[in-house]
Amino acid sequence: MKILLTGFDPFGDDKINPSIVLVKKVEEKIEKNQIFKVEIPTKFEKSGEILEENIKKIRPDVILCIGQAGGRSAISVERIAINIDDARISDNDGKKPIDEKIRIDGENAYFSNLPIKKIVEEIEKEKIPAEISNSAGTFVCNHLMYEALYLAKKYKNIRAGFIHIPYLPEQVINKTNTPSMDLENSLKAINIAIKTIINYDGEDLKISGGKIS
Ligand code: PCA
Repeated sequence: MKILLTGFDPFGDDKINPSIVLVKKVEEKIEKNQIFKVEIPTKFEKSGEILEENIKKIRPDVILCIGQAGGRSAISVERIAINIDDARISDNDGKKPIDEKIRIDGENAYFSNLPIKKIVEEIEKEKIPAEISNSAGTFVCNHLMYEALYLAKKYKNIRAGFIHIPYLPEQVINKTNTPSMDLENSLKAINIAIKTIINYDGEDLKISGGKIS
């Protein structure tokens, strides 16, 4: 199996992005499956273009994108990507789209087709906090997840999804009351997620990952 694993470069006020730091540390082979690592710029337009170039080149079976979610305390396995860009800050190209569709010919939203609940369960078994997230936001991460699922349909038979990880401890030194997770645990969680994707091809678990609000 070929797995395309992506992480982002730093954006906004942050000097590092744990997603690419982590991606670089993942092994090139996991249980005989090849891991292809790609750095994606935190730029609305470019992110999708670079993803598609790599899909054409690698022809992956799975696309797993990782991004930073500053302020979240758990590994967030995203359920859904929506067809909208609505930026609160500029991307790394200085672009700040407001209420723009990502793909005119795309659905309003796409659901991840990875076993998201099984992934959460397996990560929690290792005593690392994990949750289903019902929104990947409206910035570049949602954009890339939407593109991954749009392109997964276009190129056929690709499973795709997105996982947000918290800040690293060093990023919250001057941010009071802001959660973080050390690299060791985030990396362990992503390795578990990859192994779950490789080994679990049944229906996702019928356990609640919902929220009241
Ligand atoms: N997080 C941002 C974009 C890049 C990243 O790592 C987001 O959540 O949209």
